[in-house]
Amino acid sequence: MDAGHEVRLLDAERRHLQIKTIIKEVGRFSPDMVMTGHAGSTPAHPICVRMLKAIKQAFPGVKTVYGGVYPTFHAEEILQQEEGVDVIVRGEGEAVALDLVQTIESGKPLRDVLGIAFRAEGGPILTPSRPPIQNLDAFPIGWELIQNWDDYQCFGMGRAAVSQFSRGCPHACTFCGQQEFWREWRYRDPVKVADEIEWLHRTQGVRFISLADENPTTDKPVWRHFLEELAARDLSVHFFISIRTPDIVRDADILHLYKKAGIQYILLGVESVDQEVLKDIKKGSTTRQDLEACRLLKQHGIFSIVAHVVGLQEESWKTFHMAMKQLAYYNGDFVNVTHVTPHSWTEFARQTKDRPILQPDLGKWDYRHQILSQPKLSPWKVFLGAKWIEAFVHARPGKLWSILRTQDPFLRRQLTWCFFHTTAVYWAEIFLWKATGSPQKTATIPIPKRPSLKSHVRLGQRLKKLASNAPMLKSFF
Ligand code: B12
Repeated sequence: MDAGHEVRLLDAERRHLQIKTIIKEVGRFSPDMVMTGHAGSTPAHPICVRMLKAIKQAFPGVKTVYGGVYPTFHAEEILQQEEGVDVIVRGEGEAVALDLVQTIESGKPLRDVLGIAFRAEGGPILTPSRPPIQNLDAFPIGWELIQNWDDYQCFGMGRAAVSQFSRGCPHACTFCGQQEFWREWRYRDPVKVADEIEWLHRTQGVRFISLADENPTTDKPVWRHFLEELAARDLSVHFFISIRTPDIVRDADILHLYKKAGIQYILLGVESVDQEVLKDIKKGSTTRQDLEACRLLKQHGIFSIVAHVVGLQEESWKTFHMAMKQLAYYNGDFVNVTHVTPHSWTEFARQTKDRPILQPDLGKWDYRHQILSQPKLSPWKVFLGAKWIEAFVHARPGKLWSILRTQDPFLRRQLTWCFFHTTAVYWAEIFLWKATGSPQKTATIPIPKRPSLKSHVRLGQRLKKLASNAPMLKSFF
């Protein structure tokens, strides 16, 4: 928009739009380009490509652009299989998307654009990657595209937004591919981000912010500066953030500042209660730090959400029992049990490439379904084990009693709200698992050759001439 293009946002997911309605909306705006992506990148892939195919069929002249984590690492294969996709933006999209639009507008060849993949006569072409953006502040978030802020709410706290302070992560956990996606840790100006949050709160009534950062605490002085800026503004905004347990322990002396800044919900990537497994997955944390982080957060009245991943090791009733006991001992406020998901670009996927995949439907690669088979336990036992951990940790008598005993009215209200909300989700998941059936068939899905963000243009391939030469391109996210 700042570059002079007309842009509209169609949040098809939030509005639960059917493809035929999306087509109608596209027809109404009549864009030159439709761009799409999704936060749940892998599980959203099937529906994204179905939608793009329908758009392309209805409007063959519209250029379709697809971006996000999954298409970044599967660009070649997607272009070979999905005719609905014209261009894939690989890696972070802000600068590349702008470059792409300007290149098309000026009639220059697509191979001039760094960080994309597109179809040419000899097959897909991947241009060299674009270096990571160093000045993130140069690409402001398009808040003005949001039509109705009431559409976005979270944790019973009112209007909500997702924002980002930093990108990337210096750690190398084997099951996470995000470090490879963002490539290096960078951060925005703490003052500017705090100003933006103040603006969101005062002008749009936002009261809840989920920080999209992988590891915002990477540099303590920078992180402290951001917290100080937020605390000084004294906003009634609460934050949800993912933070590693070693950093919580490191920040024991400034946790009061976390609280003052509004950091109210912290997702702790505990992943496993077994020290050996933590070592295997290169987590770089210890069980002692996990326990201490939960204790410190409770002491400061900050909610901890403990993430536990099933399938990082060979599971058995014994490992489930140990996880259940240990997680109850950590005594975090909530536990989120997820299933390990072998994204092809991760070290974990390469390590487990010979293990059968139970779930070939990418739509279910959402951390809520078991993907990899377990030698000792059938899928229904793994499902039961995961649900058993959640039920025990949340509904044991001591836990319920501690909610009732919580003195602070805000904390008690939130704990009760989350208890009922997560109970509803819990039963819904059991119902859905029963209704859609557990994965039965096993198939070994070949892990594609390791994709890299540093691919090069294939020489000698002819480019299709681009017809579109519109003076002002309209794009449609
Ligand atoms: C906030 C968040 C959420 C929010 C989303 C709120 C919302 N609607 O915005 C909530 C909590 C709802 C959520 C849910 C889920 N999420 Co989520 N989520 C995140 C998180 C923490 C931040 C996303 C974000 O805003 N990033 C910041 C933006 C700037 O980055 P981005 O989205 O990747 O976009 C950039 C590029 O990818 C690219 N790009 C992306 N799309 C497009 C499109 C075009 C056209 C272009 C040009 C470029 C482009 O350009 C962008 C700017 O640089 C990420 C981790 C992370 N730090 O990214 C996980 C993450 C995206 N989530 C993930 C997953 C799996 C899920 C769930 C399936 C989990 C679950 N079971 O609930 C669900 C799916 C939701 C669904 N409905 O399907 C995974 C995706 C893994 C994968 N590779 O597939 C991630 C990466 C977490 C992880 N480490 O594994 N999520």
